[in-house]
Amino acid sequence: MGVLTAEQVARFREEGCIVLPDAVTEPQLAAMRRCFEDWVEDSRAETAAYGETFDGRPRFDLEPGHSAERPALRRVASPTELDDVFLETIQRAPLIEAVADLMGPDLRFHHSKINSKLPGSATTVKWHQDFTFDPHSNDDVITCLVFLDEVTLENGPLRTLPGSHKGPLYSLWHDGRFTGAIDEEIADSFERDAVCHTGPVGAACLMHARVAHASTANLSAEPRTLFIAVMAAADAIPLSPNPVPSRHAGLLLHGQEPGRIRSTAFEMETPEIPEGASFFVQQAES
Ligand SMILES: O=C(O)CCC(=O)C(=O)O
Repeated sequence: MGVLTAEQVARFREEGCIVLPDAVTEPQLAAMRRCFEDWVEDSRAETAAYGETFDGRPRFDLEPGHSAERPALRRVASPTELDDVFLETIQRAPLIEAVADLMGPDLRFHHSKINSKLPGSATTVKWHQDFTFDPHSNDDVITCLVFLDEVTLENGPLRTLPGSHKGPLYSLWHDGRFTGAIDEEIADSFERDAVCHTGPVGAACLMHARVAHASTANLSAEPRTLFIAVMAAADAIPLSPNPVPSRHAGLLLHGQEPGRIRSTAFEMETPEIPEGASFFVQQAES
C-alpha cells in the first residue's frame, strides 16, 4: 500500500528528509501526549536523571536548570517499553507504509526515544548523523520524528543539510574523545544551506540516517516534543551496540524476515555508548 506520492519519494532520495502531515491518528496522538504530560508532572519531584532502562541507565533525562516550577525533562528513553501506544503508532499506517515506500517493505525496529524542549529550557542538539551512532551493514536506516507538538521556527525545529546523506560520514571523535557532534568548523559550513522542518502536531519528519542534522533551543513559550523511532531495512544488521537498548530492538515491524544480510561498503570510527542518560550528556561534554 503506497502512501507517498512519487514527488515525496523523489524529494526524500534527493534531500534525505520529508515531512509527512497526519502521520499518526488522533487517538494515538492524544494518548502519546497524555503519557508525556504525566511524565513531565512526575519529573517535578526529581532533581537528577532517574528511572532505569534495560541496560541500567537512567530512563528520564533532565536538562541542567530543571526545577519543580520549570520542568526540563529533555529525554525519555525507549517509551515503547512504557506504553503500548508508542509501538502501535510506528507499526500502523500511515507511518509504517510511508517508511516502506522509502526503505522497502521489510522493516525492523532499532530504538525509540522522546526528545523534548520545554519552554525556557536550553536544550540544543549539535550537528551529527544518526548513522555514526547506529551503524548498520547497509544504510537503509531511517529516523522518524513524530511531532507531539506543533513545530515552528521558534520552538527549536529539526534542521537538516539537504543531500548530506549522499556525502561523507563525519567523525564524532575529537582529540581522542567521542563528543557525539561533528567538528564545529565543518558544522558551521552547514549553516548556510540548512533547512528547518516545521509542521502541525501529528506530522512526522522522515529522515535518512546519514543526513546531517541539528536543532537550536526553544525560544518560544510553547513546548516542542518529538517521539523519535529509528527503524531499518530488515536486511540491515546493526554493527555496534544499541545506544538506546530496548526489549523491542530487532522486532519486525512490517513485511517479512528476509533471511539475508545486505552490506554496502563504508568506513567509520566505532561509536561510544553514552554512560549517562542520553547523548545530550555526551554532546554537552564536548
Ligand atoms: O530533538 C531534535 O531536535 C533532534 C533529535 C536528534 O537529532 C537525535 O535525538 O538524534
